[in-house]
Formats: sequence, structure tokens, C-alpha cells
Amino acid sequence: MKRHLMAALLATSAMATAASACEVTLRSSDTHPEGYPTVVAVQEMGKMLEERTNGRLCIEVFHSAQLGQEKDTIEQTQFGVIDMNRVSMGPFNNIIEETQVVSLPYVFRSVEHMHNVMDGPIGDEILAAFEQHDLVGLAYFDGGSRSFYNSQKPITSMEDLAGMKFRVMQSDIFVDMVGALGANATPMPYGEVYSSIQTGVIDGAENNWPSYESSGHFEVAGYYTLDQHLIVPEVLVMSKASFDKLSADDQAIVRQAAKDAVPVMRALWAEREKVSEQKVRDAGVEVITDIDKTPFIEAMKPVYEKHVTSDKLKDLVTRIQATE
Ligand code: GTR
Repeated sequence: MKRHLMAALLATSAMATAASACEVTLRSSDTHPEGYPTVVAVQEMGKMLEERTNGRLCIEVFHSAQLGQEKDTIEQTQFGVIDMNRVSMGPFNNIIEETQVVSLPYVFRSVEHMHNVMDGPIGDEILAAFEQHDLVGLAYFDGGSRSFYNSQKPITSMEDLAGMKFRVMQSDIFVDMVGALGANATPMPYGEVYSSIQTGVIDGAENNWPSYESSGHFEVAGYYTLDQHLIVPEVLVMSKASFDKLSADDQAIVRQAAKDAVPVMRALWAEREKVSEQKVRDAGVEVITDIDKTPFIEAMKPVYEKHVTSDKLKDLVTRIQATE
């Protein structure tokens, strides 16, 4: 934490001189590299802000985990050291109860179902929950569907996962999800996954096409099984401390620009999924598409029983499932 805090503070002072054209430059964190859909979408949002506020507000995106790994940058955003953060909902699970429901395996039937839920009242309700945790939820981005990849063998059924070691995001739900499938979960930051697979500390991980490709994980884990166990939305949040410093007008402009960045992000995402898939297929990755998801879905029952216990979460899950 201390090292990351230092890096963030250094970046802050560098920004103050570099972005002198703007009155306020909001520093936004992203784990992904330059050119990744989430990074570009927040940069586009920054252009909207600059234009709509006549240069009063700008955004500088610190991509490639320059400000640290997600769990640490979330803390820094809560403290107001980082102004904005684009993160998966997964790392929020242990902090904000409501985010757990969208991180449950197979809770969404498709990406379209996820959009319908997140674009409606349930999505608004979950965004509002961030406010009690020193954050302002601005908008949801896409994260496609996540599937397992590994360095050892083609996984064609749930039985093949037995005893294997997979990295998961730092959330108890994902640890239990992997356990329920008969494998072992190792929670670790995204930035450590490549070398951990390479050195055999873990057999693999799980992610969507663009992350599997841009992280280079496909180079060290050449078997990708499309079991699509998670469709976890991503979220753009702002530090409540930074948000509260803005005038009511500027707050409204920020909220609107974030919403307007969503269709930009979705178009970029759809395109990047295809490009990334092609790139890893061209690199010779073995992609297993013929997989029966039914046993995977059935195996998730204990995960739901353990994590969906409060009335609030039960109600949210019921309403998600009832959404078209
Ligand atoms: C990506 C996601 C990141 C991060 C990463 C991970 O798909 O966009 O925000 O959560 O997965 O697995 O840590």
C-alpha cells in the first residue's frame, strides 16, 4: 500500500505541471494498457468533460496499472488519492455487499441479459451502494464473459479441472466457485498472473478474450475452454472526496459524460473481442468450445447457498433472474 501511495502521489505532482491547460485534472486508474477499450472510453469521457466544461475539468488515464493493482487502487480511490477508477466488480465483493450478486457464476444468462439488468433499476441500485463506501458509482462497462485457460491440457469437462490451480480475482466468491468445480483457487493481483503461470505456481487463470490476449497470458497458457462461468460487469467509480469538491453543475456533467462513454465503450469492446480472439487463435491457442455447461451450473449451488444469505441479496438475485 505504501509503495503504491507513493507512486500515486508522485504521479499527482507530475500531473499538476503536465496538465496546466485544465483547471482540474482528474487522475483515473486502469490496469489495462493504452488502446484497451476501457482505457480509450475513459479518455473519450475526458474529452467530453473538457469540452462541456470549457476546460475546467479533464481526465488523465493512468493505464497499465501505473498507480497499482486493483485492490490497492480501490483503497486509494476511497481515500481520495486517486480521483477515478475503472475496475471489475469482482474486487469490490468483499467491500460492497451488493456487488456480490453480479459476480455470481452464471447469474447472467448472456451479455444481453447483463446489459438489461445493469441498464435498469437494479443497476442503479447497485451503483448507489458505492456512496456508503466513499465512492460514487458513475457507469458500467463491459467485461465480456470469463472462461478458464491453462498451461497443462485441454479442459473438456468439469472432471478435467480436478486438482488444478487457478488464479482468481481477490473475492471470496471466486475462491469458492473454483473450489466447487473441484480445482484450487489462488487469489492474486492481475499483474502477477503471467509470471505465476510461467513458473508453474499456478496452472492457469480465467478471463475474457481481450484480457487473455492483452496480458499475454495466452503465451504461457495455451488452452482456453469457453465455459463462460462469469459475466462480471466493470464499473467506473469516482472518489467521493473528489466528487464532493465539484460544483453541483460539474457533478452533473461528470455523471452525464460517464453515461455517454458507455456506448463508446460497448462499440470498442465488441470490436476488440473479435480482434483479440483472432490474435490468440493465430498464435496457435487451442480453444475448446464444445463444452457442456450444465454440470458447471449445477456445481454452483453451494456457492449461492453460502454467499446469497441476506434478504437483500436474495431479493436482488431473484430480480436479476426475473429480468428478461
Ligand atoms: C479483467 C478486468 C480487470 C481485472 C482483470 C483481473 O477482465 O477488466 O479489471 O479485474 O480482469 O482478472 O484481475
